Amino acid sequence: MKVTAVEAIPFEIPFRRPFAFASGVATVADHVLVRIRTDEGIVGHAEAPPRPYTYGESQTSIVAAVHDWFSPALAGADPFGRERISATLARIVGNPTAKAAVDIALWDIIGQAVGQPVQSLLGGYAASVRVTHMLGLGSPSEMVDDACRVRDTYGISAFKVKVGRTPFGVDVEAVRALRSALGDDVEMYLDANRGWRGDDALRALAALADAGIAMLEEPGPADDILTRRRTVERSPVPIVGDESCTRAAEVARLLLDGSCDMVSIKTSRTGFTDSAKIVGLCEGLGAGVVLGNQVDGAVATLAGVTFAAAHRATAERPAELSAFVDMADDLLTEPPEIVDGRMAPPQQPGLGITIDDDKVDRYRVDR
Ligand code: MUC
Ligand code: MG
Repeated sequence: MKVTAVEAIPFEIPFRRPFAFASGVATVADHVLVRIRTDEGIVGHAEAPPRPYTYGESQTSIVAAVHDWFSPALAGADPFGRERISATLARIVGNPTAKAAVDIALWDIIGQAVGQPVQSLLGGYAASVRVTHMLGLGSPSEMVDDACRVRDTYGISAFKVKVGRTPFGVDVEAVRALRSALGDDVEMYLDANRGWRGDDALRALAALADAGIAMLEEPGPADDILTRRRTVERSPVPIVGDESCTRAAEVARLLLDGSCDMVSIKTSRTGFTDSAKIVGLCEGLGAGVVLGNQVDGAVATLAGVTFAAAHRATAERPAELSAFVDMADDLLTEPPEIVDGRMAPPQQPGLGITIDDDKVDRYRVDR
């Protein structure tokens, strides 16, 4: 089988409400649908959500990277040669989200070619995973309303709460209000997206000592090395690395450095091939992982749940899979379902991505 064409289709789907966090705000899913065609008629899909504040990529840069560099590099390639393809793409630095989408679309082709769901090919660990919802920044009462709506609609009982504001009093107030509204059985962890400085994270965690926080992601800039190590040493909960460790080498460096205890794995930035390498690295080092979310649309969510359910390390914890519910629409004939707070990976061959061409025509912005 040979790759005959690689397309990058930019599209825009509005959010029902803006999703705010300490390093940015997303108001529209201005993502890119990557489509890889083959000479056997099998077509693979993936979604690339650009996050300029994290990786310096934009919708335009992802389209250009795919069209100008990756499409010519893939022409005639065997989709089963993922290692060769990723070595070729690695000659160009950066562009993690564009590369990840290419890798995921290749896996979609491989699954269809062998007639197996990619979840089985990757490891087939669990039939479904618990879902964590990310709560964007807002006033404490807005955040409580958001959490209650998601709990009541989808049965979700795990929340990642965005924090990282200065001064941190409003964050502490919001987390306390959430704990009191949601009760003790709900899992809650925090993500400051590098927003806090100095010992703010330690002070905020001390103020939340009785709030049942499970972990804290990206308390402040990882480049503030001594501050970060001090936070990790003194924190009463594990510190999770996310945007400070977006590649296997960075994961190794931060873990060995004492700059985080756990790692967030996002398939939208490391695809399946490199995400699996990060799972293995973390297992070898005895570090926990959590399946994160790059404010993924529905197509990227199918990739996320596939990976999360395939591996024991990611399936054992709730996975962040629900960002798409705050988008006004998707590109699929059937959106992913969250039932009783859980999501099951698609069981069709490949990734189970059935694109609705009318929706693509409606939301694409390149015509
Ligand atoms: C997170 O975990 O930081 C916000 C932007 C992004 O790329 O990921 C999110 C959530
Ligand atoms: Mg994060």
